[in-house]
Amino acid sequence: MSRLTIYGDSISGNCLKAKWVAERLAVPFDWVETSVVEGATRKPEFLKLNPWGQVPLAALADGRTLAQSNAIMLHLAEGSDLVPGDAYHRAKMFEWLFWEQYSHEPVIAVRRFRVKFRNLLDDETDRTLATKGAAVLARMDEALAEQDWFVGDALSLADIALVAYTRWAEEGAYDLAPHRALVAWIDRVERALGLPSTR
Ligand SMILES: N[C@@H](CCC(=O)N[C@@H](CS)C(=O)NCC(=O)O)C(=O)O
Repeated sequence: MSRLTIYGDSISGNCLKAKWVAERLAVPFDWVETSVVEGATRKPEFLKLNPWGQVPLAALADGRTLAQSNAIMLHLAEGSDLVPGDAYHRAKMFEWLFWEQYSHEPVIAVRRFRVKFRNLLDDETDRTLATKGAAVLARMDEALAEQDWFVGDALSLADIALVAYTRWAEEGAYDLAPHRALVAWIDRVERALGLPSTR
């Protein structure tokens, strides 16, 4: 019988989100390493699976496919303790998930990719990345000053989505040191997910 397959690149926080949720919830899956840097997502055979040409891509046990990291996480975590049962807390989780995709990932992940994999710092077109990223990290630190998790009092998909690139922010030349609550939260989430510490 087929089982879940996750096409992902191990250097991508978006891809690791899906992997971590499957592991956490003991969902059996196969991982197909798909290199972004080598252009594997733009090959015709991959474009048949995901016309957007991006990973992560989940091929479900019944053959249907699902793209977008947060959609994959939500599908895998349906009915689990990673999605708050309380309606307000569930909406707060979505608030952070939408913010992660619109305001966090395009800044924190993009600058890391440029610095670590393209050997670049911000050029003329992206000069705002440093300041936008610093504001994003400060916002997270502020939110975590009085609570251990982003939503309610337990780990949720909001923490998993947000930790994926925040734990690597220093690879994008961002400074985490001033953000003590944020650094403590990164440790907390890494421990909860059984990840190696980035500290
Ligand atoms: N919003 C999407 C972003 C997906 C994305 O940007 N994937 C990158 C890797 S992190 C990718 O596949 N890039 C290859 C390409 O665009 O050719 C998600 O959360 O899944």
